[in-house]
Amino acid sequence: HFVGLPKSLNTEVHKVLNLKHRLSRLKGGNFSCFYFFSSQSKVDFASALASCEDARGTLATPMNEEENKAILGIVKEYNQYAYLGIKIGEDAGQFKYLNGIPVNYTKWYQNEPNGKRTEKCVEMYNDGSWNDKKCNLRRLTICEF
Ligand code: MAN
Ligand code: CA
Repeated sequence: HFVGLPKSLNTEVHKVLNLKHRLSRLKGGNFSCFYFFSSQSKVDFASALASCEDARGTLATPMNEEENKAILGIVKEYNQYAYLGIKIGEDAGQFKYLNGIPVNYTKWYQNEPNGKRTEKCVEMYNDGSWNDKKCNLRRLTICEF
């Protein structure tokens, strides 16, 4: 089911999926499946999300520590910060999943979020912590499927 991906990406995808399947078995089948989508071009939030959605996925959205670690592994592997599937709500300035539900698990870096509604996206640093950040920077794309 990865028809259309360049060979180099396919290799990455299979490497990661194999690992996830092994983890999934270990954990009784209840494990989200993340994989890296594009290393070549670092892109802004909207483009990253569009790429994930084109591939019938969404941006990686850590819902707990375990998923945060899975995403962190990819951030570290490529040594590039990544946008997460979390955005500020226009109403109360609360951070929400892309389906509009307020986040419950968070991993903010110390003194974050500090953007006071001017930083509407969220990036993951290479220690796994989060920073609210403007949405127009170029970041690694990590999709969740
Ligand atoms: C920059 C931006 C902010 C971040 C601060 C932390 O100004 O990346 O989002 O909060 O650095 O010092
Ligand atoms: Ca910030």
